[in-house]
Amino acid sequence: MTADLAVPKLEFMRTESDGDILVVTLDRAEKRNALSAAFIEEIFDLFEWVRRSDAVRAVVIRAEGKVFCAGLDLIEHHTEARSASDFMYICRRWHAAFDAIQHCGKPVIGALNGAVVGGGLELATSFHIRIADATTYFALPEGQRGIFTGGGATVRVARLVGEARMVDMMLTGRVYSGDEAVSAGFCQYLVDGSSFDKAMEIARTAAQNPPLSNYAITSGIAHIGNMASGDAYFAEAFIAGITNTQPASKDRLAAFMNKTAAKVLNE
Ligand code: 1HE
Repeated sequence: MTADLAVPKLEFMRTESDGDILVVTLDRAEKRNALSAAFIEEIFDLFEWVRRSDAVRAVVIRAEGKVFCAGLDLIEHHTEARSASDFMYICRRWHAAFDAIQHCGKPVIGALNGAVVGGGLELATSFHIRIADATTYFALPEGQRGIFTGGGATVRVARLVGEARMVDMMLTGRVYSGDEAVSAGFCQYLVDGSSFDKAMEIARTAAQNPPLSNYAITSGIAHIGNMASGDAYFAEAFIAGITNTQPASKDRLAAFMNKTAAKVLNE
């Protein structure tokens, strides 16, 4: 592991560092951050880099412009007249790119605004925490476009908000926003002000956890969710065996024993 890797060259995103927080901005506002095949490759490369970087302890993803992400680049898709196998391979690259986000080992916090639709929702559901603002809305317009999800929604969206809700959204174009979006599970937070400010606050908090704990939390729970319960308990014990005995936990546990650690209070 090295701490000083150079961020890959980017065309559709830009990055800034705030201490150990990497801020990624989707930067194709003129096309509402629609995801072309090249954009997907860039996401893959960036998050492979994040995975290898010791300097990054958390990531915040936001978007330039009034739309977080309009999903698949429909115009590229239409004009390229792709074959079935072309698009199958493209979908597999979407899966790889969004897996690279989910399993980069660092907490990824989405500061959402405006439309988070189609492939944009597939992108957002690969984040660990999603924060909506007053403008944010979620939809799966694939049915109306005469297409189907291909970037992981059948797994991530169905798991997050339930199969029945996903089927309804795809059949009818139903849109979720506000408190209804929170209670349905599309996002964990809804803020009156800036979703970016809240995302930074959360990222700074999460970045203080030991990296191995954050890796266990951000990847372990998702992997265990795919297992039958007997296997899940076995995997959980292994993850806990490694994480709960890590050197980085020793000072924190000693601080609790010495009564210098913060208590868990509801205030
Ligand atoms: C696009 C795209 C796009 C905008 N692909 N170019 N996604 C959708 O069905 C959503 C399609 N987009 C929209 O419904 C609207 O654009 C928005 C509600 C998101 C935003 O509306 P608005 O009024 O702010 O922008 P606009 O005028 O519609 O678009 C501005 C430009 O962005 C325009 O390009 P221009 O060159 O004419 O200026 C649009 O063509 C362009 N643009 N969205 C390409 N999606 C792996 S499978 C995943 C399947 C899916 O993702 S299905 C969902 C697709």
